[in-house]
Amino acid sequence: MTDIEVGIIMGSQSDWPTMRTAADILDELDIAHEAKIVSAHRTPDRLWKYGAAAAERGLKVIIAGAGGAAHLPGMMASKTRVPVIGVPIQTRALSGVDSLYSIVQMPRGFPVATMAIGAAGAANAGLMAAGILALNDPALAARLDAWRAALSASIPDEPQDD
Ligand code: RP5
Repeated sequence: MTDIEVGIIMGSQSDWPTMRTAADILDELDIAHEAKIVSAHRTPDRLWKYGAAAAERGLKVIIAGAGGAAHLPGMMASKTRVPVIGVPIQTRALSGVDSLYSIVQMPRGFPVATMAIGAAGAANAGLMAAGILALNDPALAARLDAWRAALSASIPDEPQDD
């Protein structure tokens, strides 16, 4: 068993600038996490090993980001019952619609909770993981409530001129 509650995995180093947004949220909320490069296509054995060990290691949520033919979140969901949150990475060729479609249309039985394309989706993946963990962690629930209240408080009542 490990103290790490959330595993952030991604298909490539090039995904990290997006996926770091999820890590930043988990840092802000003091949630123990790890970040790994696990590619469905380039390192399939690593994917299988990570998925096979995830539940036993005590991971409670996996956030998986990938772009293009983005099979990582779905393949991970097929290998572990640990909930998988998918983040479609924005791509140059098709703006991330390819990633979104690759992740969202899972067959019945192996769900992936799919977020929005890009950094907003990665941040929301961190917040979704926090919400899941907060169900059984009152201290985290309080931190998440405070985070949400601070965001609401930061929104002005009226628009300003530049
Ligand atoms: C996917 O291919 C990765 O998730 C990444 O989004 C995309 C491109 O990878 P690189 O060619 O930049 O390594 O597997």
